[in-house]
Amino acid sequence: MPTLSRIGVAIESDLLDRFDSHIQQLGYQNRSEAFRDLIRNALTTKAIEDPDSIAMGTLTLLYDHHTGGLSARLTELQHEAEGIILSTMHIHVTHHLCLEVIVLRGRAGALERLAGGIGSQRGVLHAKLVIAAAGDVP
Ligand code: NI
Repeated sequence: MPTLSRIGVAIESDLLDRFDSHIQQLGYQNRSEAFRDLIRNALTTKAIEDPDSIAMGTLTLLYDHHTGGLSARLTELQHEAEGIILSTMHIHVTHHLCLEVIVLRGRAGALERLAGGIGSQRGVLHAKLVIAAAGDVP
């Protein structure tokens, strides 16, 4: 069990009311966990500013596999990113649409280059990189 530190935070009442309403909608049971998550997110965002830092996350794609040459380009881009792709899940959503979730671990810069390279292809309707952990990835 980690050592806990208690802190006091001064905050405008209306801002706190809005925050409480927001975290209640998200399902938080108390403010402490919501504050901890905000701090973790801030530290993760800071850590990936260094492109050489190690990061772990997912790239979620939605694309139209009937777009000419797209499937081949996506395969090629993923092979070029060898070593950072841990797993890929592919779902044939409709006759046209594919949903793909790619699990990544590697240098933050390499993850962002792969996300940009894939997301910028014609026929890719959605590409979102979510960094779950950065810096001191276990
Ligand atoms: Ni498919």
